[in-house]
Amino acid sequence: MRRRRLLFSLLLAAAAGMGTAAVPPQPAADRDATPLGQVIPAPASVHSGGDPYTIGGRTVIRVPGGSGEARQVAGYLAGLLRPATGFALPVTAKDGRDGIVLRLGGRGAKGLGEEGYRLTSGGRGVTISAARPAGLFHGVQTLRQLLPASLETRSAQRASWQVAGGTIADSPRYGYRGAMLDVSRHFFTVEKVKRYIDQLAMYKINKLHLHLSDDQGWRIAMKSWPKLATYGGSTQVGGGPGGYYTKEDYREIIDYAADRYLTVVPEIDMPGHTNAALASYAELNCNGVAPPLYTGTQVGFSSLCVPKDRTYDFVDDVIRELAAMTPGPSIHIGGDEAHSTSHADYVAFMDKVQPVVAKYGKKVIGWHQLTGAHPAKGAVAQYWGYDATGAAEREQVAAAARNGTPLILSPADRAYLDMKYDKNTPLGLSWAGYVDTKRSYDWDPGSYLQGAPPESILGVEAPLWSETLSTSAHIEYMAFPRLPGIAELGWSPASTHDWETYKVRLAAQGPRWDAMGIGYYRAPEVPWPAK
Ligand code: TNX
Repeated sequence: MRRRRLLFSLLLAAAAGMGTAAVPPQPAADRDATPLGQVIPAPASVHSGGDPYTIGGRTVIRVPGGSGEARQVAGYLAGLLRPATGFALPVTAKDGRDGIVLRLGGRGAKGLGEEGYRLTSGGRGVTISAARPAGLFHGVQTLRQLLPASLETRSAQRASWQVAGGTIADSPRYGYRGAMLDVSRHFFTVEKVKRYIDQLAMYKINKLHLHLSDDQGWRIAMKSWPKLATYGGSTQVGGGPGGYYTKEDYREIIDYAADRYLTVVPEIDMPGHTNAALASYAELNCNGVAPPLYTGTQVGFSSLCVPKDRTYDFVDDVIRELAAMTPGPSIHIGGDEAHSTSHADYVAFMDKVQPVVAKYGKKVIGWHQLTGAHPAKGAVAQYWGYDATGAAEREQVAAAARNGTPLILSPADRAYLDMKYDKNTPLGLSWAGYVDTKRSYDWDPGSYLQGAPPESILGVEAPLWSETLSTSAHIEYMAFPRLPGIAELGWSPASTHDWETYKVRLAAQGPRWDAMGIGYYRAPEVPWPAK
C-alpha cells in the first residue's frame, strides 16, 4: 500500500515536471490583475472596482449584430489572445452578457466619438462599446495591456488571464497621432513596415507617415516616370542595394495599416531632398545633366529646377499617381531644408505645387518651412523646430497657425526618435541634442509653441529618420521606450500628464516588449522590473 502510494506520488511529480517543461511557471508579476488604468496611453477616465473577469477555456468573443468591421476587430482580438492562452475563444454574433463583448453603437457608445470606447469589466465578462469600429480596436488594445505580459508570447503560457473590475471611458485628445518612418535613407521591406505598424497600433497611433523619397532613394513605383524607382531606388545610405515598393506593395502596407486603424500619409519631399529623382532623369536638372546617385548623409544640396516647365509635368504625374493609390485624405510634400533653392523659387514652387495636390483631391501637409511661403487653404504645417530654433522662425509658424494653418507637432528635441538618448547611444544623430525618455515625454502639445492657439494643434508625430538605422532591431531600439510617450501626449488628457506615474506604467511595458522580441533601450530613468 505504502509502496503504491509512493509510486503514485513519484508519477505525479514526474508529470508535474513535464508540465513545467511545456508550460513555464507563472512569473510573479502575472499573479495580480493589472490595475485598471495602468496602460499607455493613460485613459481619460477610470473607475476601478467590482469583481475581475477571468478569461478561460469557455470564454466566447461576442459581436452582437456583427457588422463586418466589428467582426474583423473580434478576429484580431482572437488572434491576440489564442496563442498564449491556448483557449479556443470562438467569435459569435449571438448577444449575451458573458465573455468578451464588442458592441458597436447603442446607448453605451454615446459621446465616445470616432475613436473612443468604453470598457466595462466585471465577474461575468468584459464589454467594449464604441460608436465606430476604430473605438472597438482601441478598446481591444487597452484590454490587451490589462492582461499579463506573457500574453505576447506566441506559445501557450500558464497565467491567470484576469482583467481587473471597473469601467474605463476613453477618447483621444487629438485626432492626429502619427509616427513617421524614413524608408528612403535606408529601405525597409513591407514585412518590416508591417512589424512597426503592429507596434504603433498597440499605442493607438493612427497615422503612418512614410517618407518615400529623399536624396538617397526613391521608394515608390511610378508608371509615368519608371526610372525613379528602378534607378533612383537602387541604393541607400552606405551604398546598399536599396529597394522600392511596387504599387501592390504599397497597397499591402495601406491595407495592413487600415486593418489596424492607421491611415498612411505618403511624403514626396520637394523641392529639396530630390537627388534620387534628379539622378534618374537628366531633364529634371536645370543644366540637363543628371548627378550621380548619392549614398552619404548630407542634406540641403539638391533642388528640383523651379523655372523649368518639365518640373511641373513631373510633379503633376507623381502627385496624380500617388493620390490615386492613396485612400487617405493627405499628401505630404516635404519642403524642408531646401537650402539649394532660393527663397523666391521656393515660394514660386509651393504656389504651383499645392494646387496640384488639391486638383487630385488631397490636402497638403508640409514641413513647417511651408509657412515661409503661402500655405494653401486647408494646408497643414508640421513643426520640427527645437529649443535652438530662433524666435522669428517660431513666430512665423505661430502666426500661420493663428491665420488658419493647423499644426502637427514634432519638436526635434522631444519627438525625434532618431536622436540619441545620450552620448553612449550607438545609433542615431544628435544635432537637436540628446533626447532621453523623460525629455521626450515631458512637454505639453497644447502650450508648446508660444502664440499658436491650442485649437490649431491637430496632434503630434514621432518621426524616425533612418540615416543610421537599417534593421527592425535598430527601429525598435530607438522607438522604445520613447514612442509610447509621444503616443500618450497625442491621446491622453493633459490632466493625466505626470512623469512620476507615467514612468511606472512605462516600466510595466518592458516585460511585454521582451515577450514580443522588441529589444528596447533600458532607459536609466525608468524603474524597469529586473529581467
Ligand atoms: C532633418 S527634420 C531632416 C531630415 C533628416 C533629419 C535627421 C526634417 C524635416 N529634415 O532630412 O533626416 O533632420 O534627424
